[in-house]
Order: sequence, then structure tokens, then C-alpha cells
Amino acid sequence: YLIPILLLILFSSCGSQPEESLTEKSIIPLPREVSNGSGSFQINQSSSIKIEGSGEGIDWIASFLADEIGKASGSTPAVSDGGTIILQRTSGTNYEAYSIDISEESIILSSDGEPGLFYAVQTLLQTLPPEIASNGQLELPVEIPAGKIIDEPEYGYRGSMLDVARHFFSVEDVKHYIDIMARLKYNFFHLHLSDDQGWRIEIKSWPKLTEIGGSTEVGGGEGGFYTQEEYREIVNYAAQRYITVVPEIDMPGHTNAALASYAELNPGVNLANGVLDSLTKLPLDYDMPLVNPQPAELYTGIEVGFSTFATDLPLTYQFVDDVVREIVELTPGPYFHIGGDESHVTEKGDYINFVERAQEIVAKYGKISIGWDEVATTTLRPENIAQYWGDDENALLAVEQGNKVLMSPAKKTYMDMQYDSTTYLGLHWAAYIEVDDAYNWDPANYLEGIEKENILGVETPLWSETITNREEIEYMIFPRIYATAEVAWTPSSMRNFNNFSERLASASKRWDVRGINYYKSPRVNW
Ligand code: TNX
Repeated sequence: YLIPILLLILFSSCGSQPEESLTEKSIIPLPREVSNGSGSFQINQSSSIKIEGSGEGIDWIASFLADEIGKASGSTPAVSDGGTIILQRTSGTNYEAYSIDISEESIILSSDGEPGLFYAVQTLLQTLPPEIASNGQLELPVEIPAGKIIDEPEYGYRGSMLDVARHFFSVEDVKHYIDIMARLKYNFFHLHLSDDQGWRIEIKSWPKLTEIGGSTEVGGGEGGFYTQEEYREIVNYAAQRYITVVPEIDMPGHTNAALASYAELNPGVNLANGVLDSLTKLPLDYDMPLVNPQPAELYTGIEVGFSTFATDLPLTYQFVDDVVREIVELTPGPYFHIGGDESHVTEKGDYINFVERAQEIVAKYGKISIGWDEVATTTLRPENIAQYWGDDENALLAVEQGNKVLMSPAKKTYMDMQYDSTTYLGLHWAAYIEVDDAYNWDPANYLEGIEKENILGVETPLWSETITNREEIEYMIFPRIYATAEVAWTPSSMRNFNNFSERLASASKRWDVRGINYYKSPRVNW
């Protein structure tokens, strides 16, 4: 009986059975269905990739996969007709859904759309050892356990926002942020491009916006801005990863940087209330034109709600028109975000008038407006979106008008909120948000009267009043950006924090390889 035992030892040491089955792999966001097959597929030095279906996008996805493996292992798979890692574009219209079929002979990544193929690649990469995230430390061959994955997202809009206005971040840092989003199958990147403390995108018809308004940031640093060329580069980088940029120009409040750049956007001084009326005999109701407007001063603090455009100035709307037009020309996606939050010093009627006109301008240039939930107090155009961040009534107002809501509850999704009272960065006006708080909520069950069909999707913002560099960005978003990715992608009936936290611990091995500065939450067994 020694012979069979010897044979068994011999075969099991051949390495054809990987340690973990496919269902034991830690994939985030959790796919809908994972099942095990028998045996495993080996990626080795001679593996190559085959494309079935055509399109520039598929070629790019194939080279993306090849480069990830190549960078990690030193051996870049070729793209060839004989390849056994197969990217297969099928003919339906479910563009984000995908499947992965792993057998001993092949891996077939299949989808009706390029986004689905890209997501399939992201999932596949998560089944590889953590060294897939390294430069050259992945040892080939690697075994991928056989089985099948079938997956599709719960919400069509899965977003994250980066505030580049309070502190400015370089194009390289923004690309790093996009890379993180892409691995988690996010598909909308909201760029908060203007605020009281900074104007961050070149507008050729109003050059002082960046010259003056872009010249500083919170704390008085030198700020910065993206040229139109750089903005295009960001848009393209995101688009290649199936992420659509949503540019935001926040107005009519949060506009101090613009008001500091152009005196003529400020309301003038009414001389009838000043010196002149004591010198002249004008009738009391004389409508004296406002004269001698003064620019606002640059602002580097973190208060909100003190600035407003002059909503009755014709020039204000010329300005909005020029800004929207120039940004729309650079932005292929369907949305333009007009802000609209915390306009505490704009009269209510003026606010309504302004927001409605801004929406018209956005529509004139062919885009759909998104605004923070306050915009629902105005008449929304059909299709326009209210981004819920904390006012339940505003969300209901949007739905009553027949409009959809984008869910960003500050208590769950604001990544600038501290994890707990000891977090060295961040604010806590909405809540302390631990990783399980960010995970344990259901968008379709969060607000009374707001059902799944009223929800466009989920977005997790990073405001940057206290965030100054890449390491600090990482600390605030890892691991919460993983939690929200799963909230947006995986049906809530399938979600469970204990299970998620085990997968997070496993994902953190890749973060270690990448040198990510993440928050080691005590609620996860790392
Ligand atoms: C509220 S949320 C804001 C931002 C701040 C953020 C800080 C929203 C629409 N406005 O201006 O940066 O809180 O957490």
C-alpha cells in the first residue's frame, strides 16, 4: 500500500492544486455568483492573450492585462490568436455584466461591453497572489483555481469625488486616485474643481480665474490648477478605465475664488446709500446703479457659506455660460455638476432664479445637471439629478418632481470624516465613520420614500480641507472606498460585514505591496 501513498504525495506536490478554491478568493466588490470547477489554469512565461471581437477598446484592455502581469512578473504575455486567456466580446447590450470561466485549458473573460471586459480583468487580477501589485516580485507560474464567476452591478452610477479646490492635487495624484477607483469598478469620477479657496481649471475666456483664483489653497499654500490640456489628460486617463469624469463648478455659493479673481462679478457699492445721497437731492427710490465693485479677498480658511455670486448681474450669467461652454467642450460624459450647496448668503428667491438659469445653460450645452440636494428646492429639469448629502426633505422634493437622487449620505460616505476621535486628519461634523459604518447601509433603504428606482447610484466624496497630499488621501480612503464600492456594486442581500472584513484583510496584502498608507481599523482582523 506504500505505492498509492507515494503516488499521492508525488501528484499533490506537482502544484496543480492551488491552495484556495475560486470561491475562497477575496474579491471586492463581491461578485454575484462564484462556483468552483476542477483543476486550475496556469499562467506561465508563455501564456498569451487572445481577443475575440473587435474594437480599439478591447485591444487596450488586452494590453492593460498584459502590462499588469508583465510589470509584476517581468514576463509580458503576448496578444496572439493562439492565446488561452481569452477576451470575448458578446453581442448583447448588458455592457457592465461579465463572466469569467476558468478551466485547465483556458480563461474566458466574456461581456457584451468593454466596461464588462475591463471589470472581468479587475476581478481576475484579484485572484492572483498579492505580488500582482508589485514591480517584478510575482513568480510565474501561478495557478488560478478553476470555476466560474458571473457578475453585474446593482447600481449604474458608482462614483467617487475628489475635492481639488481646498487643496490642489497634481495630475499624477489624480491618476493614482483613478487607478484605485478602477480596481473597484467605480465608473464616475466627480472632480470638485472650484470652491472658496481655489479655482482649479483653466478657462481661456476668463484667465484670471486660475491666475488669481488658483494661486492659493487652504492654509495658504501655492494651490495650482489644471490647464485644459491637463484636464483632457485626466478625462482620457479615466475614460480608458471606463470612468466618466463629472466636472463640478460650485455656484452660486462657494465662489470666493472666482469673486477674488474678477471684481466685476461682485455686487457693486450702492452709492445711493453712501456719500452721494447726502450731497445730491435724489428721490429716495432712485434706482442708483451699483458702481465700483471690489474683488473679494483670497480665502484660505475652512468656513463655508459666506460667498455668493451676484444673481441679478447679467455678467454673472455670461460668466456661467462661458465656463460651462469651455468645460463641456473638454468633457465627453453626460453630466455637469453645478454645486448649489450651502449658499447661505444668497436670498432664497435669488438662489432659485440662479440655479434654474444655470440648469438651462447646462442643458443648452447638451449636458444633464447634477447639484447637491439643495437644488431640489428649485424646479429641476427632467433628468437632472439631486445629490443627497444630508437633507432628507430635499431628496424627497427631487423625487416628487420625478427626478433621481444620487446617494452620498455624509454620515456614511464622506471620507473626510474621521474614523474615530483619535483620527489625526479629517472633520467630524456629520459623524465618525468606521469601516463597518461605511459598509452597513443600503441605499434603497436609507431614506423613507426613496426606493431603488428613484436612485441613480452611490458616490463617496473626499473633501480636502484637512487633506494635503497623496499619503493623506490614502489614509482617508483606504479602506472606506472599498466599503462603498461594494455598497454600490453588490446587492445588499448578499452583503455581510464579517465576510467583507476578511476580504479586506486579504486585499491589504496588495496594499502593502503597493506601499499604500491605509487606516488599520481595529474592526478588521488584518
Ligand atoms: C459640506 S457636503 C460641504 C463641503 C465641505 C464638507 C466637509 C457639501 C455639499 N458641502 O463644502 O467640504 O461639508 O465635510
